[in-house]
Amino acid sequence: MERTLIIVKPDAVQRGLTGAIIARFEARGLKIIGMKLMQVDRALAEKHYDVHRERPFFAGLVEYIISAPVMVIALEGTDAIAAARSTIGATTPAEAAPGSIRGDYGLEIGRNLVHGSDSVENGEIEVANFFSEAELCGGWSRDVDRWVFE
Ligand code: DAT
Ligand code: MG
Repeated sequence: MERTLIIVKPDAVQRGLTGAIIARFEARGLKIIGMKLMQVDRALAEKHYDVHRERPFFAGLVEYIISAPVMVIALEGTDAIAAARSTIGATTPAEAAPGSIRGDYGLEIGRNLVHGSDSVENGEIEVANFFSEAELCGGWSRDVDRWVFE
């Protein structure tokens, strides 16, 4: 089972799309093992986006993610990284496929609604950066799991 960190970004929370976005991951079969509304502080935002530190959009990206509350969600499932990223869609909303979150709700790269971890390793690191072990219900099983996981 892989773990991925989903962030429902400030634009999506402000637009009242939190529930619609969570529903897509749930319907896909991904299991929620942690979720909380939080305001990200600058230190955590800079750590989360450290890989982009030298990019020209870094400062704006940090300001955006700390500008208002976000819903952070830890998901678990088979191929959770790839499954969540395809549900999210391409980074640039104009290029995101219809049916994906960004393809259905977004227009601009700087307001692209959702973050999803991009590798198995980063999924583990990012979940640990945003959740304490006590905040996670790791290993809980749903009665429906045998109909989702073979
Ligand atoms: P993703 O969020 O699809 O994983 P990423 O990790 O490459 O994309 O970039 C992180 C975020 O940074 C992305 O969601 C939006 C912003 N971003 C990326 N490339 C950008 C660019 N060329 N101009 C402005 N913002 C950009
Ligand atoms: Mg990324």
